[in-house]
Amino acid sequence: MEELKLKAKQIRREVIKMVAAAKSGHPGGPLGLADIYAALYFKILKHDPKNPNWEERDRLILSNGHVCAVRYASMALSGYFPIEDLKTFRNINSKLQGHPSTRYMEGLETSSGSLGQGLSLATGIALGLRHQNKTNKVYACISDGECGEGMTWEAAQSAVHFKLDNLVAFMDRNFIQIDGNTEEVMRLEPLGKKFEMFGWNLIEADGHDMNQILESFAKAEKHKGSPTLILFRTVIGKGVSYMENKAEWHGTFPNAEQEKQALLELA
Ligand SMILES: Cc1ncc(C[n+]2csc(CCOP(=O)(O)OP(=O)(O)O)c2C)c(N)n1
Ligand SMILES: [Mg+2]
Repeated sequence: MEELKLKAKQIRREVIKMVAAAKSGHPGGPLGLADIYAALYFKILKHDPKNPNWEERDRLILSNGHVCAVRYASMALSGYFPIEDLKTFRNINSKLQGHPSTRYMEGLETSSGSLGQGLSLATGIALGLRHQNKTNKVYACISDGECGEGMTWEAAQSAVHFKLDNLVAFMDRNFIQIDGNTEEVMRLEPLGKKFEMFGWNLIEADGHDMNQILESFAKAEKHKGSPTLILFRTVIGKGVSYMENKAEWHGTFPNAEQEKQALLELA
């Protein structure tokens, strides 16, 4: 448990350094997802960093592509590529594109950045694996802002129709999207209930409590007969006081002073 918490802190530190070095990018979402990604990459996912295309791997579909810094940092720390490579985040032709691209990088499953597509892609992949009698799990990382996209709800319907219990979606429910509070921009509540009424197995948890995170994924893995949605309550910018709960940190880079302050807080 302590090791996972330490990993989450390391992920947060790398995210800050990446976005600060690039002088562009999205720090808020990645900080909010760091605990969940530490759990995924260091405990939950069946994967092999030395063999990103391993047939038996679980699939992680990142739908809200702008938060990719959290995935890149997790991948580097688990040995997919050298940690130094994180310095190339958002550089032209870097494998670490500002929105993930399978053209540049292995181990991603899908390109993303255009919101709303990930749950549909994950549903298709889960159905494909089922047809091949594979037991790999498909994890889909989605955001609350994406629930304003109709395609998310088409996937929500299909995944239940096909009884895809190999699909586990988890949501970064931070109540923030690019223009501010989700409930003001486009009301989503009661969000968990909506998925539940579609037929999803709903689990709600604190996305910063490592016990709850691990328990939620364990429960989801055992569930049979329908897809699972884990609605993780998260805080955008978690771990850096001046970023927490502030929509402007969705896509603003920290200047040198702010970077120093953030790294002090994450020491
Ligand atoms: C199809 C599409 N429409 C609009 C955008 C512009 N956009 C980028 S991020 C974002 C907000 C999405 O909300 P969320 O993922 O919840 O953001 P966060 O919580 O990370 O701030 C929007 C509208 C986009 N990337 N794709
Ligand atoms: Mg959000």
